[in-house]
Amino acid sequence: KNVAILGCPFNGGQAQSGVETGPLHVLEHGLEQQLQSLDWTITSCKNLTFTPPASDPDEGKLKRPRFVSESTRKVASEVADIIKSGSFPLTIGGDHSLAIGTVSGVFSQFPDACLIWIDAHADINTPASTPSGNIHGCPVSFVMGLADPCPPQFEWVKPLLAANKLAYIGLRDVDSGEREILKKHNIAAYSMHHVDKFGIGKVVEMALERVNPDGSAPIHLSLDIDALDPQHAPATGTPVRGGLSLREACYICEALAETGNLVSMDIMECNPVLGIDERSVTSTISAACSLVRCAMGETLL
Ligand code: DIR
Ligand code: MN
Ligand code: MN
Ligand code: MN
Repeated sequence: KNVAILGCPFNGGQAQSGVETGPLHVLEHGLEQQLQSLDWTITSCKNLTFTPPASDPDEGKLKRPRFVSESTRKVASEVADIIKSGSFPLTIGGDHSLAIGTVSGVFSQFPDACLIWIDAHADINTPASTPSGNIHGCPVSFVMGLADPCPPQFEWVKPLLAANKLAYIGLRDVDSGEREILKKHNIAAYSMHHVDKFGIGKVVEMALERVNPDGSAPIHLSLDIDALDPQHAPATGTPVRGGLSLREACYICEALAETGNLVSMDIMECNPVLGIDERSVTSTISAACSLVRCAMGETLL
């Protein structure tokens, strides 16, 4: 069991600074030692550096298109290299626009993979539908090739993700344009309403059945810490009340670990600077570490 940790101190996909300090906090919390005690060998642990271009005008509504494009392109190539070297890429953000890179990297190596997206938000706005212009609200549309026309900065991004290979859990703040996209492409989207109605066990089972019916596909997990209820993870840029309990989120990670098919994971959007006190920062970071450990097999007996 080999894991390569990729720290991505990147904030260009949204407007609040501080999210770039997420990787440092997660590592300072002792994640490396925790993974080692789960019998993982850490083959590398590096922090990428991201330098904003001198000039980065908006592309239509999209903010900082060059910075996001150049940064995520770098992430895509790192993630692909990690997989080629036989390790599991664990990418620590940074904002969720980074997933343009992680998903591109994973699907370049595992074309038949599926994607489980755990988030309060669907992050599937297109350059036309985005209400904010923040690219962290758009990564899924980019990797599906829904951006039409594709912004010139993002022409390197290939449409590697098919609609039937994507499932969401935890949604509760979806924009109207995103709603239409989810419907139009018949994407498996389980909101908090479904979690309440069916229970988390059934929801995960249904999600996996939709994207991975024969159970053989490699799985990439992209986890936005704001999927958790703000009670458990307050230090994040766009908290939304009524979210997953810590146990529900852990359960999702455990169930994915149990499949034996998890090949890559992102943990995104921890913003320690937005914690109102020390305790809210610690609870957010320790929740993030718990979720990673669950996905990496901690609670499998
Ligand atoms: C909103 C918020 N849907 C947007 N998205 C967030 O800006 O597109 N994603 N916060 O994590
Ligand atoms: Mn979110
Ligand atoms: Mn997100
Ligand atoms: Mn967000």
